[in-house]
Amino acid sequence: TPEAGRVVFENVTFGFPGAEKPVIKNVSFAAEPGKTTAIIGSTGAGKTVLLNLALRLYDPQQGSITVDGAPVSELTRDQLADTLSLVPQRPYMFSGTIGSNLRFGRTAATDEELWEALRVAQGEDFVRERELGLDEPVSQGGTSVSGGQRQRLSIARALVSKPKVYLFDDSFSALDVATDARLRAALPSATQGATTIIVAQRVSTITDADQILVIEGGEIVGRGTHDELLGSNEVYQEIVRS
Ligand code: TTP
Ligand code: MG
Repeated sequence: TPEAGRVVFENVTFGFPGAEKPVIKNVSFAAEPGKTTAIIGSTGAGKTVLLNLALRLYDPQQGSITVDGAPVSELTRDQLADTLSLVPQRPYMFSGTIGSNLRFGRTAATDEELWEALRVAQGEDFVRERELGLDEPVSQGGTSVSGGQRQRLSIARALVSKPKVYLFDDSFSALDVATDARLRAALPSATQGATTIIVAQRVSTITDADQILVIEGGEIVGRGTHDELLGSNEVYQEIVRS
C-alpha cells in the first residue's frame, strides 16, 4: 500500500512527567516511504525524544503519531518492533557473539544476510579480522568493540531486521568522514523503499536528504532541502557555519 512505512506526526506535544515545559511542541511532519527525512538541531533540541515517540517509548500529551496509517497508540510493542528499527544514539551490545547480536531475535537470518548487512554498514572488515568471525564473543556492553564498531554493528543489526522504517539517531557521528561517506553511499540500495529518518550532527551527512527538519527547543523552525534551507533558514545557516 502507498501508506506502507509512512510516519506521520500531527501537532505532537510531549513533556516528561513532572517537567514544567514540554520538550516537543506542536510538531507536524510526514516521513515518506522510499525517502529520507533528516532531523538536525543543537544538543537538547528534542531529536532523540522525537524518535522515541515514534517507537512509543512514551505517549504524547497532544497530537497523534501514525505509522502505515495506524495510530502507534494502537500498535503492540511487537508490531512496532517489526515495523520500525531504531539505531540508538548509544548502541548496546548483549553478551553473546557478534552473530547473535546482529540477529537479535531474528533467528531466521542466514550468515550470508549478516555479512551483507555488515558489508553495507562498513563492518565487514573488522569482523573478518576476528579469529571467530561472526562467532566471536561479545561481552555485555560491548567492551570488546570500539564505539565506532558498535555503531556499525548496530546499523547492521537494523539492516538485518529489514524494517519498513529506519530510525538512525546520530548513527554516523562516531565514524570518520570517509567511512561515513562509504556507508551512506551503500545505504540507499540496502534500504530501498523503506522510510528513513536520520538524526544527524554533521550537515554533510544529510545534504542529500529529501527533506530536512530543523529543530530547536522542541519545535520545527525550518524544513526543506539542503539548498532551500541554506538560502532561507538562519538556524540552518548557523549549523552549517559551526
Ligand atoms: P533529547 O531529545 O535527548 O535531545 P537531542 O537528542 O536533540 O540532543 P543530542 O543532540 O544531545 O542527542 O532531549 C530533549 C530534552 O528532553 C532535553 O531537555 C533533555 C530532555 N530529556 C529528559 O528530560 N529525559 C529523557 O529521558 C530524554 C531522552 C530527554
Ligand atoms: Mg539525541
